[in-house]
Amino acid sequence: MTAYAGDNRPDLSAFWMPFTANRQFKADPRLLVAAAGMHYRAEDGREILDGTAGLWCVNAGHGRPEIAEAVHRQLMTLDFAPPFQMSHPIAFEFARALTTIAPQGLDRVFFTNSGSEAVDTALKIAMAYHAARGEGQRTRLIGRERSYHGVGFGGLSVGGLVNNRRGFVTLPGVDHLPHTHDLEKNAFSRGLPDHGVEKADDLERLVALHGAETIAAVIVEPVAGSAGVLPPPVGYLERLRALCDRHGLLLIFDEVITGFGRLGAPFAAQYFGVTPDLMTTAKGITNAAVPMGAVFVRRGIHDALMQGPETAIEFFHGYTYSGHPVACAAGLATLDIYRREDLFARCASLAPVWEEAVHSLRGRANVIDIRNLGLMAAIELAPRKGAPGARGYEVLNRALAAGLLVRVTADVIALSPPLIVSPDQIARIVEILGPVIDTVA
Ligand code: PXG
Ligand code: PLP
Repeated sequence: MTAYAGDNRPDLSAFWMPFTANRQFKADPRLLVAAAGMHYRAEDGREILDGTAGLWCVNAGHGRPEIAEAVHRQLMTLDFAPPFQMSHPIAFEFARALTTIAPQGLDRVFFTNSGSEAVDTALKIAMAYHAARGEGQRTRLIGRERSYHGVGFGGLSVGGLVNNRRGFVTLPGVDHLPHTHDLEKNAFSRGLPDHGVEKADDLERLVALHGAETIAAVIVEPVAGSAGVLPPPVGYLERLRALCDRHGLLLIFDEVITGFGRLGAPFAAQYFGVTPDLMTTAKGITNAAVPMGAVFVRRGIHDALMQGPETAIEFFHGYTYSGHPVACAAGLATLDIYRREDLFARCASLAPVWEEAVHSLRGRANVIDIRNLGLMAAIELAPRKGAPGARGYEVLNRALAAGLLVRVTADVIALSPPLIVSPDQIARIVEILGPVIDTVA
């Protein structure tokens, strides 16, 4: 194994980095070379506190030997088997295990390799379901402004972030609900903001405009993540659920970030007590040790597609690596850790400590909002005049220099530590971040 250090860095030119200012990065790289527990190690050997669980995904902390051993064992037993018209036991075992923590009734699981694939899969399942019921004209999809649903053409189309959409053809027949972010009314809300439930009523407007009988599904993140941690207004998800029921629309929760304990329950669906028809997940499903995603499907939807001759393939969709044995092994080991260490409950009990800590940053330079739910938070800075995103980028670099990894999108600092974070480490995150924010004029 190469012990990378500043002077034996690999050539950086070939790797085209995702969602990165490539030239800026390669001129001044930020490379992490190792990780254990709550910490990364940088090239120069410095320990960096992980304030982001990698990228909202390493929920059980880094370098878990149980996962490593399960992966190794699986690779030596059965590295791969074809997933189409063939399979292997561990995929069934893992799907079954997932249903034990799933919201009531969502007990059929379709495996993918990422959140983006999970989203595109869910959108296709929604259309296929309506078609199977003789309502094939229900093909329209409703997303929401300021949402992220990955980068496939489906997810891109229902997504609501302009930079991700601009320049690409998107699916026809897609419309968007308004986002729920309202700084004027809701700034510095603790937990769910009080104002904005009526934003859900826009679904009535879209139904009136397009006709319910043309709409397949509504997809939302229960708490928008990438767009800057936007918890839903009180009552909002309940109202969306009721409107979907009234009009026969499927409700899809994109739980790629909120799934696997981030809010203190297995999924946001349980946290809010609102059950979607389909649920997309990824990230924490394997603690990010092996790429994987999964769509949880209400049994009735699955069953509606199990018709026609038994010899017919019911759903013409799947990936070479759907239910990859190594990913399933990592996932089973991950679920074991979540259960054994009761990490979802741990998250719930830390959430008030977290809320206090992040809101203590109120009053720091240029802080115009702080939002939190579960172990998620965002600190929004006013953009510098004529240079939106500059403050955020400087915070990223200075926090890193001070030993803390945060995620920034434009001028929003997002935090989502592993669920193993200690109260002391929570205090440390804020202790580092406060002065850093103050230095970014
Ligand atoms: N849906 C949601 C809600 C997500 O957060 C995806 C889908 C796509 O998952 P994959 O595995 O295809 O990346 C995501 C992913 C950020 C950030 O900076 C967040 C994600 C990805 C990249 C950056 O907040 N979330
Ligand atoms: N492109 C080609 C040429 C392929 O043969 C395949 C799969 O067999 C794919 C794309 C899709 O790859 P995956 O199944 O890994 O999504």
